[in-house]
Amino acid sequence: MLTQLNKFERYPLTFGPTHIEKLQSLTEHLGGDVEIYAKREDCNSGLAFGGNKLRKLEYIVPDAIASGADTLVSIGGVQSNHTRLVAATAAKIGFKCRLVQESWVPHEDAVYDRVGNILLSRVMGADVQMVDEGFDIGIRESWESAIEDVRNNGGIPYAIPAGASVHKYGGLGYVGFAEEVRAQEKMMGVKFDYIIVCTVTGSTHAGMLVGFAADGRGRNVVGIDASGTPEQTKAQVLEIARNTAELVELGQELNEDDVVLIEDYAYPYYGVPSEETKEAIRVCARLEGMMTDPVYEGKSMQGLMDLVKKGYFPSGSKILYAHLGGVPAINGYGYSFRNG
Ligand code: 5PA
Repeated sequence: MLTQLNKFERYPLTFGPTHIEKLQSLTEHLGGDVEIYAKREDCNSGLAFGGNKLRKLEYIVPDAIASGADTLVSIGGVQSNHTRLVAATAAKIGFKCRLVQESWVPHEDAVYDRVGNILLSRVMGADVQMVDEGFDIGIRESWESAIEDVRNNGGIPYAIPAGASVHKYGGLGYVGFAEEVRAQEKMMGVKFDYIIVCTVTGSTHAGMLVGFAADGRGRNVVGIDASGTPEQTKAQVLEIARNTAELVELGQELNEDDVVLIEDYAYPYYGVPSEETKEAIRVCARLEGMMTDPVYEGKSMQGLMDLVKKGYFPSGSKILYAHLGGVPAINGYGYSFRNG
């Protein structure tokens, strides 16, 4: 290991290292000049369809248990993947779960608040509270009052912020991702030149940035913004990366230029897919049978395809697309995909 990640306790919630596969048909479709691989974080666990949040939660759960808490309290949009995985984690470790689901997305599908992620969270027994507030990746009053409410009702809350990102250990999981990629590269006899990641609350990107900075590839992590508030997201990535770098003793200063965040694909709004995003979802699904979602991974897939077409990556590059999960949300977009 190039970082001191091992000194942190990890509670296993995932199956182990995630599979890396070559996306041969997509590679050919995009001209064959660069090679595209996917690391399947979307298939990383038996907990409620898995996804990137579990890698983060593995380093947070030991702290939650040690704190003596009995209720995980977290927040996200109506179709948050993060809150679904907090609900699954709470079930798995025998905690209660309180979730604040805000109206982050101006999307009106008849069953949007009944299917996909929120359905799963309810079935897993979470106490789901709908709150009519708009999108913001920062600390929210609704979340703070939910924590207070748990306390007032005799519970012992353990607070997990949006996307587990500004939690003190939120960046550790994706340092582990980089360590894992390095080990897999040795076994596969390849080295990835770029890593593509969808970025919103920032700790996935931040953890990767720290993990790959350890072997000089920090700036090869290319974030595709899906928040639509890139300035705030970029600042949050840097803050989390700096905190995480200190924790794992990276021994390098990180600055603004180290956060590569491409802003061109989040339009028209967080959680709302553009026609181009929907097309990228279809192309990837039809060529590879690999499903992506309209909120996050569809946007980073669109970004990947467009950047390849524009010649952003030098010829011969090997690109690793981090598939972070999120497919259950597509059920909330049934009308958009009614004809495929
Ligand atoms: C999410 C986040 P970060 O928030 O760590 O930047 O990760 C972005 C991301 N892909 C990428 C998927 C599938 C995601 O779910 N989801 C949030 C949620 O509430 O689900 C935190 C926003």
